[in-house]
Amino acid sequence: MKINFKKGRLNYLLYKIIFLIFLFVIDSCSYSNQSAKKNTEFKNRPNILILMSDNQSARHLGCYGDKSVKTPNIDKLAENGVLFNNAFCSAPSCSPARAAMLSGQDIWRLKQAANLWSSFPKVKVFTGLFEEDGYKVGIEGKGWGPGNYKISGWDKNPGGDKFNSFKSFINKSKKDKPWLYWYSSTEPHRPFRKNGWKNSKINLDSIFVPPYLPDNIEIRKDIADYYDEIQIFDTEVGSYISYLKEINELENTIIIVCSDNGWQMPRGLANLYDFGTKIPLIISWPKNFKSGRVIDDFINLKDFAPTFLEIANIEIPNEMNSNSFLDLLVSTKEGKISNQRNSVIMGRERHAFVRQGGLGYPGRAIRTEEFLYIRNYKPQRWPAGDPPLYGDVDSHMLQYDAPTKVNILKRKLLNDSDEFFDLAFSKRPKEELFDLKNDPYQLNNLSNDKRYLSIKKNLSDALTKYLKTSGDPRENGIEYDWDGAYYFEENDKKPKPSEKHINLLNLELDYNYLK
Ligand SMILES: [Ca+2]
Repeated sequence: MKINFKKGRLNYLLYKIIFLIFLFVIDSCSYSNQSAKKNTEFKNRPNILILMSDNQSARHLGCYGDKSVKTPNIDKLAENGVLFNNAFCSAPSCSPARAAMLSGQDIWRLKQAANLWSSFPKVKVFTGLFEEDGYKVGIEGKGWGPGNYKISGWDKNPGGDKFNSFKSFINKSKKDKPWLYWYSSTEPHRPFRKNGWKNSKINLDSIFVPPYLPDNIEIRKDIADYYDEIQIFDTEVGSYISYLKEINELENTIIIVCSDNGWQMPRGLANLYDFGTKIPLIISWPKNFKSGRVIDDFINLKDFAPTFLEIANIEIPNEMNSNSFLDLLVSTKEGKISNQRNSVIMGRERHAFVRQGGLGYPGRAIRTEEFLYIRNYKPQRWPAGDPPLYGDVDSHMLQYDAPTKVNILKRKLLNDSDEFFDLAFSKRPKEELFDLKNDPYQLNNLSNDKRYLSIKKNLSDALTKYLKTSGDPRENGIEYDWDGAYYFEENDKKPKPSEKHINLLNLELDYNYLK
C-alpha cells in the first residue's frame, strides 16, 4: 500500500509537472504571439513627443472638468486620445519626479536623486536607451532638474541633448529616423504673470477653491493667475501639434501631455496629498490607441520608461522596477481595465533647503481608489519648512509674490489659531489616513479612529512590504543620509525674503539654515 501510494503520488507529481510545462508552453506561445502582434502593429517605430507642464495639479484642465480654465488644444488632444484619471508622480518635487520618470525606478533607489537640487547617479534612463537604439533624442527646457548632473559623471542632461526649439531639433533630425522629444514648459511654475487673470479674462466667481484654502478674493486671484499660465501651456501644446502637422509627422507621433507634480500651493507641491501628487495625463496616437477613452487604472510617472521602451521594442532593463501600461493604451476598453493597477506608492525626501541644517521631511504613501495612507518618518520636523518662512510652500523663501501663502500667514498673525494655517504649515502626526469617498480633499486624518484600524493596518502592511522588496533604505534598516546630500542652490541656504514680505510678516532681513 505504502509503495503504491508513493507510486501514485509520483505519477500524480509527474502529471502535474507535465501539465505545468504544458501551461507554460501555452502561456509563452500566447506571450510570443502577443509580442509578434505588437511588433507588426508598431512596425514603423513612432516618434514620441512629451509636452510636460511644471507644477500643475490633475484636474486643472477643461477635459478634466474644470470650467474656469480654457484649454481647447489639450481638450482636443484628449478627444483624440486617452485620458487617465488616476495618474500620480513618484514624488511631489521636480528633480525626483523627473528622475523616477527617466529611470523607471522609485526615488528611494536613486540615492541623492530622491532630493530636489540634487545630483543624478549614472543609472539607465529610457532616453539614453532610445538614443542607443537609433532614435534621435532631444529636450527643451528643464529636462531632468533642477540639479547638477555633471558632478555625477553625465556629460549632458540625463534627459538628452538640449535644443532651443522643436523646429531646430527637427531640422537636425534625419528623415528616416524616429525621434523622441521632451518639452518641459516653465508654466504654470511660480512666479505667475502678474494680473494674468485680467488679461485672460478669467472669471473669478467661477473658480473652485479647494476647502483647505480660505475662500477670498486674494486667493481667487492667485488661482486665476495660475490658470492663466495653464492657458499659456495650452497654447504651447497647440503650437507643437500645428508644427507636427506642418512637417507631416502627426500620424506617426505619440503625443503625451502631463505635468511633473502638483500645483505650488499649500498641501500641493512637496506634499503627499493628491494636490501634490496627482497629475494630468493624456496620451494620443489615434492610429493605434482607441480615442476618446477615460481610464481609471492607477499610473505612476515611473511607468513611462517601460511603456515607451515597449512601444519602441527596446529591452526593458531589470533594474527598472516599474510596469509598462501599453496594455491599457492598446486596449479598446475604458474605466478600470486591469485588475493589477489598484494603487500607487509614492515618496518624498528633501524638497527645498528649508530646515535648519538642511533636514528633509521624509514620507511614503500608498494611494488606492478609496484611501490615502501616509507615513511621516520625522513628525518632529516642520512639514512645510521651519517657521517663519515655511519655504517648501508656494514661493522660494518669500522672495517673490506668494499671495495665498501670505494670506494664510497673515491670518495667523491676527489670530492665535487658524485651521488653514494648521493644514498648511503645522506639524503632522507619524501616520495620516484619509477616507477619500467622504473626504476627497484630505482634511480629516483618521489614523487614530478605531473604526479604521484594520484598514490602516492593511494599507500600512502593503506599503511596508512594497518598500522592503523595492529596497527602500528607510524600511530595510540601511543608513542613507538624504539630509546630508549636497544641495546645489546656495542662495536657498541663506534666504533673504523680499522687503515687501519682511514688512508684511515681521520677518528678519535674512536667515541661515546652514547652522
Ligand atoms: Ca515641478
